[in-house]
Amino acid sequence: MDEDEALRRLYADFDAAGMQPLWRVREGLMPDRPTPRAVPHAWHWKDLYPLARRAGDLVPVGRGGERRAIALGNPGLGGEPFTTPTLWAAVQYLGPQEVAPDHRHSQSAFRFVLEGEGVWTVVDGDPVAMRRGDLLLTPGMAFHGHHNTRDAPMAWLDGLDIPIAGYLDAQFFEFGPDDVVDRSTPATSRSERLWGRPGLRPIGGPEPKASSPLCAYRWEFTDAALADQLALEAEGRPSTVEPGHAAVRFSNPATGGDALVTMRTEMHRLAAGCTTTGRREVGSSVWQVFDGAGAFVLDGHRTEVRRGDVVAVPSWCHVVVEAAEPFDLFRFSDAPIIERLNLARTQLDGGNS
Ligand code: 1HN
Repeated sequence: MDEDEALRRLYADFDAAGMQPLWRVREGLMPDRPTPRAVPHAWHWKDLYPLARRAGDLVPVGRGGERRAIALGNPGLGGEPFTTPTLWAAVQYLGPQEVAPDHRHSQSAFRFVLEGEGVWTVVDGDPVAMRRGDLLLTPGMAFHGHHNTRDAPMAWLDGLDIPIAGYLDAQFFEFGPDDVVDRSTPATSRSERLWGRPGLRPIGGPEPKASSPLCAYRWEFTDAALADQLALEAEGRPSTVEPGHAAVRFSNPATGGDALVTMRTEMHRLAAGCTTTGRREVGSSVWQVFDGAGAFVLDGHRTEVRRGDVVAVPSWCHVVVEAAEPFDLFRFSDAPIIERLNLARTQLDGGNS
C-alpha cells in the first residue's frame, strides 16, 4: 500500500471512529481575530412598530405563546431568532387591557421603554410601572407577567440572554399559576422603595441574589446623570467617556457590578456634532436609539438611525457613532460574560486600551 492510500484509509477510519484531526479542521479554529457569523445590521422603528401593531390585531397573547414578542434575527445567523450570537432583542406589544401571563425561566430579561406607559410588569409579585426611558429588570427565575391598564397599546424592547442559556444547555421554564398577575398599579415598586435611594442600602431583610435587587431604573435619574456629566464637562471638569460623550452603566446597588449577571446595560448621550472614537471590542452588543438622530459607521458602512431604530454590532466590528443632533442611545451587551471568561479586549483608533 502506498503512502497516499494509507493516509486515505487513516482519514476514513478517523471518520468512522468519530475523530477529527486538528490539521484537517484547522479552518475557523485558530483565526487571528474573531470571525463572527453575525453581521452588522440595523432595524428601523418605522418598520418594526407597524408590524408589531399588526400582530396585536391578529395574534392573541395568552397561555402557551406567553408573549407577543417579535425577535430581531440577525441576517448572518441563518434564520435563528437571535440578534447576536449571545443576545436576544425583540419588540414586545401589549394591546389595550391585555395581560401576559405569569411564568419564570432561567434566562434573564430586561425591558427598555421607548415610548408610552400604562403597563405594569409584575416581578415576583412586585408591580413595577413601565414608562418612557425606564429600564426594568427580570432576573433569571423571577416570576413575571405584564398587564396593560390602559385603552392604548404599548410596545417596548425586550433583551434576554436566551442564546447564552441555550448554548450552555441551561434553560428551564415554568408556568406560573393562571390569573395571578397582580392588577394593582403603585407608582413605586417595593424594590424601588427598598433599594432606589442613592447610596442607601437597607439593613435587614433578605440578602439580595446575584442580580440587582432594584427592578426599575427610572429615566428621571438616568437623564439627570447624563445631563450633569455634560454640564460638568462644560464647567471644565470633564468626567465623560470622551468630549461630548456621556455614559452610565445600570448597576446593582448591592455590589456595584452589572445590574444583570449576563448582560451589561448602559445609556449614552452624545452632544450634537459629536463623533465617537472608533473602537472594536470582543463581544457583541445591541443599541437602540432613544432620542435624536445620527449614524452608526460599522466596519466602514454608514447607516443613518433615528428614534427607535435598533443596531446589532458583532464582536470586533469597528464602531463609530455620529450625532447629527443631541443623541441618546440605550446599549446592551454580553460584556459581563466576556469579562468573567477573561476574553475582554478593546482596540481604540489611534491607540490601545
Ligand atoms: C419572556 O418571558 C418575555 O417575559 C419576553 O416578556 C420574551 C422570549 C423568550 C422566552 C421568554 C417576557 C421572551 C420571554
